[in-house]
Amino acid sequence: MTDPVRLHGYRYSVYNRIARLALHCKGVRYETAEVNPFAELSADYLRLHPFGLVPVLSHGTFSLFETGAITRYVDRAFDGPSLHPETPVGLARMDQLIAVIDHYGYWPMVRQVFAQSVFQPLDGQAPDTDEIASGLEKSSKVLAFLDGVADEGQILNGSAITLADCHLAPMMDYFVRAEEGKTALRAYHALSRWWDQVSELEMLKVTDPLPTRDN
Ligand SMILES: N[C@@H](CCC(=O)N[C@@H](CS)C(=O)NCC(=O)O)C(=O)O
Repeated sequence: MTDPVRLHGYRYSVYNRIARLALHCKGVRYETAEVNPFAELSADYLRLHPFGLVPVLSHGTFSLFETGAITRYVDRAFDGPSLHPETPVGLARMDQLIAVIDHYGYWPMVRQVFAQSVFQPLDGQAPDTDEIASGLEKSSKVLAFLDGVADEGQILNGSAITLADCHLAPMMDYFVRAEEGKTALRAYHALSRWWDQVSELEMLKVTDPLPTRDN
């Protein structure tokens, strides 16, 4: 009997979806526990994640937060297809890409462009257009970097799925649901080709938190 795997996460969280993608790619069976990090968190949850974010992965008595650590753990701890390149250069590129989207991509692409252009109106609120413009401006350097990586082909090559695809896809999916994001992506041809291929994969469809998308 294997130890149970549980993912504590929020259904709309891109980081939760990154962990789900890695678990899905490895074929790991897991249960989910819904935690809204924007609401008041229980003392039990704060013991699992003292910084009060999602997700947290538990595997038996072992628990882990920080999505990059979670997905690397999932890749190493479970059978199933490898989710990392084999060469030092490919691995370095994957680690670099994950750091870039965490540090420079998430906020402008998701919390500025997507949140203002898509989520605010869904919530009956007017979007803050200055925030969208600022997010687009900050996203442009990130998109240019990602386009170069896709063009180089070590990772984001649309064939061998790695943790880089798992990390980037949920953020790109939210970004292009904003018309402004969809338009911005078109200028980056290698990255657009990557997205055209990856957005059709089953792994994205089964983890889609907003299944009404039309892109
Ligand atoms: N560095 C964290 C980031 C996780 C993160 O930002 N999660 C967001 C949801 S996508 C969250 O919990 N936000 C709650 C908040 O900002 O208060 C990780 O890699 O897991």
